[in-house]
Order: sequence, then C-alpha cells, then structure tokens
Amino acid sequence: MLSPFPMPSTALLAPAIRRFQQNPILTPGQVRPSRPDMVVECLLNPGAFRYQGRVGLLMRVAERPVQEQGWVSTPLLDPTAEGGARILRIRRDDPELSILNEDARGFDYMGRSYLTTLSHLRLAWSDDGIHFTSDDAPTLVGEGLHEAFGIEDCRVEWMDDRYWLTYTAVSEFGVACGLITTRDWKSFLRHGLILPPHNKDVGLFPEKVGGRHWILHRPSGVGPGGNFIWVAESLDMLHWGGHACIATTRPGMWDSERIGAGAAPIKTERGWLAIYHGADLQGRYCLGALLLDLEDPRRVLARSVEPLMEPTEDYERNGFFGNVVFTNGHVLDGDRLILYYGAADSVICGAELSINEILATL
Ligand code: MAN
Repeated sequence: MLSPFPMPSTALLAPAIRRFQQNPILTPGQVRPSRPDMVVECLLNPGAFRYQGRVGLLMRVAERPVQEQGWVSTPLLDPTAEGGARILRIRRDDPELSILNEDARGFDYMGRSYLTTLSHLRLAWSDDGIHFTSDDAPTLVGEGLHEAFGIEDCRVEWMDDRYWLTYTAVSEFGVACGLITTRDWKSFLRHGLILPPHNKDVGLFPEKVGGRHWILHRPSGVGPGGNFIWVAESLDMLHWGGHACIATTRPGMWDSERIGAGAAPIKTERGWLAIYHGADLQGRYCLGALLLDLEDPRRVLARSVEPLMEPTEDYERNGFFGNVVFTNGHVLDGDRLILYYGAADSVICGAELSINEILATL
C-alpha cells in the first residue's frame, strides 16, 4: 500500500544558516519582571511580524520566584490572589513531588502536572530586525481557568486587515490553543480556545485555499498515535474541521519523538513551505521543512530528511532546557527567511536562510 506519509527523495544540499552575529539578541536580563517578587528565567519562542515599518516580536516571558534550596516554587494565575497569582511551594523531599528525568520544564505533584514557570507574552520592537527593545509590561497574560498556568509560543499572522494570534493556553485542564486578534497592538479581541487539549503549535496559512482557512496543528493523546502534525480547515477561523494527519514522527531520525509546526507556511511556486520542529528521544529539538500542495494542503510533497538547523552553538546547547532550537516566528524579505527562534529555552536568537536553498533540499 502506498504510504499516506511519503518519504521525500534524498536531500540535495544543506541550506546555509546565517545565524545573527549578535546572537542571542534578547536575554532574560533585558526584560523587567512582571512583579518584583519574580525573576525572568527564560525569554523564548517569539511570534514575529512587521508593523508600521518595524519588526515586532511577541515574546514568551517565563517567570517564577527566586528558587530556594530544598524547595520548588511556581506561580499559578489566580484572580483572587494579591497581584493576580499565587505561589505553589513544595519541599523537594515531599514524597508527592516527582520531577521526571529532572526535566526543568515541569513536575508532578499529588498526581497533577505543573509547569515550573508561568509564561506571559510581551512585545519587543526593532527598526533593523536585530536590535530589539522590550516593552516594560506584559502585553498579554493568561485569562480565566483555561490559562491559569500561562500562555506560550504565539504565532502571529496578518490576514484580512488584522493580526491573528494563535497561542498555547496551559492549565490544570490541559494544553489547548487560543486565538486573539488585533489591528493596532493596543486593543486585543479574545476569541477563546479554538482547539481543546491536548493541542498546540497552530500555524495559520496566510490566505484561503479552496475558499477556506487552514491551520497546521499538533494534537496528542494517550494510546495509539503520537505527537504528529495535522491540518484542519475552517470557514470562520473559530470552528475547525476536516482534520487530517499529514506528518508523523520517524523512528530513528532527528524527529522521532515529536513534531510541531512553526509559524505560517510560506507560499512558494512549488508549494506551501512549512518549517517545523522535531525532537528525538533525548529531547533534542531541530528544525526541518515540509512542502505541501498549493491547492490541497493535506498532500505532503516533500519533507526534510536531514534537519535544516540543529542546536550547535553554545547558546543553543546550554540553558534552561538545552539542545533546543524552536521557532514559531519569522518575517520574509523576498528569498530571505528571517527566522526568530528560542535557543535552549533560555534566549531569543535570529538566523537567516534562503527559501530557494531550503526548497533545493526538498
Ligand atoms: C515544547 C514547548 C516549547 C519548548 C520546547 C522545548 O515543544 O514547550 O515551548 O520550547 O518544548 O522545551
């Protein structure tokens, strides 16, 4: 039987990755904490866009209280608490606490899963796309029960006279996808959750295909299946159907454990070029590409055999969660793909790639 997930022909050339000399371009120390009792641990995974001649990044700012010896403490949003958040503080030797594989990103306590940091989204602006100045205050923070553990990894896309923001909403109920729109980066319209748990990594196609909107998304669950990339379609951007799995993890390869879409797929003559992240069983995150049919995004025409980009630099290998390059934001300038990415879940970096060079590998 013909596989629904075609393996591409062998890779041709590796594209040149021109990392910014200024990397990392934004670090936690450049951002003011949202509260005096918090520290910014990680500045990562920004959405990227152009607005009024400038490049904007909608960064993920991950905070927590200063950690004390022998304790784990993490903030949880709670509108009834002073400052809008309460601190969950647990002794490290509490038998109910379990930190799987010493993963810095989360822990289990009394049978429930928590994150070690609380994330909000904050804008930073630049005239040259390299030197950014962060806003002093959060732009968007989690709201309501379904965002009590924060909001993360926002993709930003301009379409139909507004920006569409798709982000990860985390709470005790799971990890879901939310939608916000804005025209001016001052007032925001919250549309709530568009996909329920467990789902994340929503990359919105920048235009309609066949009269419908399309997204890439990444549902996952228990039992059969895995962390795979799916597509869905919609008439109104709020209600999504026609779901189809288009790419699975590949045993033994760099994307064997999980995959998820980056920012909006890029329209090229050969198809929709979607940059995605793939992690292996060691939790090493690389970037690769999918090429999707222009008329039917369910059809995968090609897929990277080798990663396009791997964590090789010191700032990509060492940090809060090392060996990670993760992107959910880029801006385009002709053939230039200017990729903004989180490195080691700690800092924000930039790199430039040629779209034609990427296509030549597919
Ligand atoms: C997950 C998400 C991302 C994060 C990577 C690497 O995919 O939580 O936000 O950057 O893991 O830790």
